[in-house]
Amino acid sequence: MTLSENEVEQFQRDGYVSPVDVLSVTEAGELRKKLEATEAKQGGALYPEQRSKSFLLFKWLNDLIRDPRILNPVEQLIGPDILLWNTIFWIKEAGAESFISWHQDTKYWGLSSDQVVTAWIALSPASVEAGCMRVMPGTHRGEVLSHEDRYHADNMLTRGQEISADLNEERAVYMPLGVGQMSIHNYRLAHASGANKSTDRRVGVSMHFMPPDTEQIVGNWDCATLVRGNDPYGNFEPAPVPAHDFDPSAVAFHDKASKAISEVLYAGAAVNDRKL
Ligand SMILES: O=C(O)CCC(=O)C(=O)O
Repeated sequence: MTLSENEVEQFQRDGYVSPVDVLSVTEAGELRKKLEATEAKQGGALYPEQRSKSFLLFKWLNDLIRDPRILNPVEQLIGPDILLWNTIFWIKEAGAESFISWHQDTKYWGLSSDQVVTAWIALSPASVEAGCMRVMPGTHRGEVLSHEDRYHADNMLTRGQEISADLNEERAVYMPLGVGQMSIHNYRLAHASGANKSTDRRVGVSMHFMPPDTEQIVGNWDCATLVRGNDPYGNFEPAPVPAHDFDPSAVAFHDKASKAISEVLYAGAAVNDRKL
């Protein structure tokens, strides 16, 4: 599974490529079932802290981030040495008002590189109606825009951060995904998504990949896991690979990792209501 020359060019020019076929509908459905079995066991939604650095909690997700069908396209975009920094669950219940305001992740993740990419995979239909992602092509090549913290209960972002400049939304492009498909975007690209007006949950997981020369420049400590090639830099503590879901030693590491990342994401914020 590789990107065509046109798709690589489009990624460089516009900052995204979508859709990319990754999993069969059956495979994606199996992963959704695993996630939902955990939710059922816990009696409801994932806890906020389980949404991020989740590759440390779920063995199936730790396997997914190493899947060549995901890494081959990522390698075409950022090179052969690849660290996975984070995974985040983005679940919008059917009919929920949950949304994601226009933002650029470069502003909040404390990462030094401009090469970080987000691969977002759909485990249920991510149609326009279900509130799929929208992007503003080319914004990854511009400056990091100013953002305001506009805390909102339905905003899935930590502090409701939103680009304060006027964006010409007519230029925005939807990235609808079928079950098992993914989009890839540069983390500087402005993106957003709206409410889920469909009758099914919108279940997605984002995977954030970076070259190993990247540094964490906001937090004192951070971790990552090498998914392909070599890491000659050692800027991130290597994360353990869980032997099974909720492997106790990986869970203990996740506790440290998710607290550390939450501090980075809320750095300078007036309120830390721990959505991630
Ligand atoms: O799930 C969404 O709609 C947006 C996710 C997002 O902001 C991201 O993956 O960076």
